[in-house]
Amino acid sequence: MNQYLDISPEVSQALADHKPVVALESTIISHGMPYPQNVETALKVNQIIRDCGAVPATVAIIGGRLKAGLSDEEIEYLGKAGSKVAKVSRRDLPVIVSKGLDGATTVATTMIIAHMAGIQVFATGGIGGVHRGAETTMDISADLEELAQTPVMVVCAGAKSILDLGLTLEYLETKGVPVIGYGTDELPAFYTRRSGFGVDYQLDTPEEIAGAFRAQRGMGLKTGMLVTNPIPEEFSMDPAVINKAIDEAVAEAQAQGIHGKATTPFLLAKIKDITGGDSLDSNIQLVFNNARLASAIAASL
Ligand code: PSU
Ligand code: MN
Repeated sequence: MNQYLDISPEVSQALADHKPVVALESTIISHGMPYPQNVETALKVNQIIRDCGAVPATVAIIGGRLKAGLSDEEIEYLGKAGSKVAKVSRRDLPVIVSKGLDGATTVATTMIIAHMAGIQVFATGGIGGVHRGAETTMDISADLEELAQTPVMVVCAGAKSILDLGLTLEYLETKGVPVIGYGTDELPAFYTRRSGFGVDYQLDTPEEIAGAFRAQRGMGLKTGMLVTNPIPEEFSMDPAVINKAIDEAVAEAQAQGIHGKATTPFLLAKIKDITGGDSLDSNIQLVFNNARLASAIAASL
């Protein structure tokens, strides 16, 4: 096993017994949602995964150790620390680990650590992507490069339209990452079920998705897979309301000169403020929905 990695006893046992395991990221806890809803959501997600017969493995870095499987206390600690804890993507790993620091893992880093631990399925809310205006800023999330090179399935609710969704799909196509719509032929736009952009393939059951992943592994392809799961209708937002909030947030980020790794957390917090918390409720529900689908796929694998 990797000398930098600690797998919790529960996750380790589940992997040894070939039980379904679902990885979860920690940046969504520290930087993606406010306290205390972030901690409540993370603990509830763990419960949902257990209720589905799988084992949750929240990923983070604690004292320089890569962790697959966190205790409730560790989740509480990361949630309280919020943006005081480092947001760790692939490029941040060497210094954070060598200095023995704490870090919250993004989609990219969670994929890396899940793969080291032998976990194939990972559930989250939304992924990073090609930002609007990337043709001049070059702001393209490392999450996309990770999907291109790490063989882990990421189950998400699509991507927020803080990103350029069309360019994000083009990038994934170039990198050879399959984009699957679960029961939909359109990329979901996180808060809403439709974006206007088609996905590569619509698959309607967890078993079909597991089959595609198995084939990808069987052929020795090193790429990951993106499974996009639309938010349940009853929790989806009015597109006019959410798109206006997103446009305002993007304009504010530009006006304040926000850039680099601060951009995504800034936009998420701004959207939550503008919508008076409605977006947070939707965000929480879609994470639960993704945890259920990921558990079913992991069980099928
Ligand atoms: N999108 C969301 N919620 C999130 C994130 C993205 O809707 O919490 C987080 C994830 O951890 C993702 C990261 O991996 O932001 C992407 O950041 P960046 O754009 O800086 O790569
Ligand atoms: Mn970025």
